[in-house]
Amino acid sequence: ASPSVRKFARELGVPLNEVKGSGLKGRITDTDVEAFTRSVMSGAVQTLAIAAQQAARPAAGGGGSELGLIPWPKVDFAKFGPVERKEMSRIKKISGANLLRNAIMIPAVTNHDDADITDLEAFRVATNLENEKTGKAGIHAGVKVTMLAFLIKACVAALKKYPEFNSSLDGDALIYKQYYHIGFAADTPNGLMVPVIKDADKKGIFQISQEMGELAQKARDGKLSPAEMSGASFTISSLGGIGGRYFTPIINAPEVAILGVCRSTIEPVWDGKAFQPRLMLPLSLTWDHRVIDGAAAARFNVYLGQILGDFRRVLL
Ligand code: CAO
Repeated sequence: ASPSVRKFARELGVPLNEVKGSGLKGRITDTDVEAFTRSVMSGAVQTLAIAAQQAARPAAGGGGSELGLIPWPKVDFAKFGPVERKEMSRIKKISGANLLRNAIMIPAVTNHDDADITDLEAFRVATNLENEKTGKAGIHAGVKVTMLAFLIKACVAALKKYPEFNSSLDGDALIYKQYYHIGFAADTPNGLMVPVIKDADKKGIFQISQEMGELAQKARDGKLSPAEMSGASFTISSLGGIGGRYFTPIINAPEVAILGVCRSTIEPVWDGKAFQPRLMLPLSLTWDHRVIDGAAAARFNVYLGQILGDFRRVLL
């Protein structure tokens, strides 16, 4: 939209990103802004802000009441001890607003499960050793294969088998994405960032590991471009390098599911005759109950666990 159209939209309080442009290459004109305003006034169209307000309220006439929250507690902390006030980083402010909306708006449920990655971890370690031996001459020189790369491939297989996990809500319809762009949460000094591995279905473990390393480094240096952070159809948040057992990740809207991964540990697993020491990986899958049912989520986790247990299953 041109500056004058932007000004016009601002005066009317019209959210330009919700207006369809009828001009050349989708340009938004004054007439588009007027038409949008008319359709909102007639009730034919709802702005996202109004829809969000209404969604947060109980159904009209349904006998429910407003949220009726009491005000946020205002405390003079200095009364209790020395304090220091620091502005939050820009990233924290932006991600905080997104997390709040996603936590409030999505009826999210988390399923926890474990995957036996004993053989996969042995394969990963052996692959890295083999790659180190090939030395600088090898095509993958310097690349370390990570568990997260295997998780991305396993998730792609599960997303293909259960496509609703790779969808987004659009009103009363679902948009099924036929691409597999996987976001991964990266911890940076300035806060949480989510770079995206594009077309993960078309890439091998080495390439994914290498791209992940580069994107995580860029994230830590604050050098990720908007394109490198957009377009994810599913996200993985791994705390495996740090620790913990399970957690409840928040869905990254407009995605409908997210996988949380914690640190694997050796655990006794009953094989029918005796306990065997197996390396178990804790998985936490959060899903949007408007789109996905509990049974589907349990199936997704079971399938994911089966693949991580034996990657040959991807070929079946
Ligand atoms: N179980 C056991 N060990 C694991 C593991 C797991 N699930 N995942 C990784 N590890 C090990 C790795 O093998 C590595 O060990 P070595 O150094 O001995 O080889 C070590 O932990 C470090 O791994 P890493 O965390 O650096 O690498 P990664 O590929 O697992 O993860 C990245 C990369 C970018 C995801 C990670 O650095 C990161 O930022 N994690 C935090 C994400 C986060 O903040 N999530 C929360 C979001 S909600 O607020």
